[in-house]
Amino acid sequence: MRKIKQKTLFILILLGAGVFLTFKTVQALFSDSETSSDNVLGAATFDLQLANTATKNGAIANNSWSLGEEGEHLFFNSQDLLPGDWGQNLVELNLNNDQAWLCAHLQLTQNSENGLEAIEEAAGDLSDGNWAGELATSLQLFFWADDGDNIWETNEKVILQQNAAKLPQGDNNAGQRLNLIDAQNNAFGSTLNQPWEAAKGSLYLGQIWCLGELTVSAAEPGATEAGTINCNGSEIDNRIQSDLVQITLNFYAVQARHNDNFSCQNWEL
Ligand SMILES: [Ca+2]
Ligand SMILES: [Ca+2]
Ligand SMILES: [Ca+2]
Ligand SMILES: [Ca+2]
Repeated sequence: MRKIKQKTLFILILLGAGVFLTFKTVQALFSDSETSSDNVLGAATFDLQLANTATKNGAIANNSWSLGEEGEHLFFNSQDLLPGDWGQNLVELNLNNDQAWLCAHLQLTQNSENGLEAIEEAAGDLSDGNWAGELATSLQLFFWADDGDNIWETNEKVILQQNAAKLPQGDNNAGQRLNLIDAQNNAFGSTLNQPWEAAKGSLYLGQIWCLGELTVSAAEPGATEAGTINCNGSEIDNRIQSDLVQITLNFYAVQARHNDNFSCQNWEL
């Protein structure tokens, strides 16, 4: 008997035409109930829910949503993305019941030229095609395991800090797994082999994106203001105009009971 819940964030980033991050849920719930005469064993509910708080260039962005708002969400939407623009998302993960292992997966699903404009060619961009865009090369991603205050503190682990172009590329690429909490990893604490307990409340993932060179520094634990977040777009040129990057972020929770040695590497995507 295995119960899983899976959520997918589709992140679509368009330069020039705008930035769209959409949220879409994909639910897969396997449950098992067994009945013998006059006795019923019912499966518990096991539900992973997500919420998001989005900002762009330090200001609140419209596209936030609360726990329980199922369906497709626009994560954020900006029609005028420029070099040096940056944003943050604070993703809340909530488990309704029991204990779970938690994994995430990032997949670059497009790094497209999306039309080779004359101004791009003039800047030296000669490559066209679905995987020939330059935008991902200029897009920095930073994820950390947050305590919910949306401030990266020195005692909070970095989950991913890399250029989007370093994600696997090409059609049907394998993407990149993030081992958040499994038998061998714990991004949210120092104790291994200790699943996420619903009773202890939500987990939070802090995320920063930057179109440019991102510099971040951690604040001291308990700080009420974030450390440095600087996005320098001065090195970006016209080769990225109109390019399109799409990233899918997928979360996966699986019951920990009777599943002692689970590894996120065993998650069948
Ligand atoms: Ca190109
Ligand atoms: Ca924090
Ligand atoms: Ca280009
Ligand atoms: Ca282009």
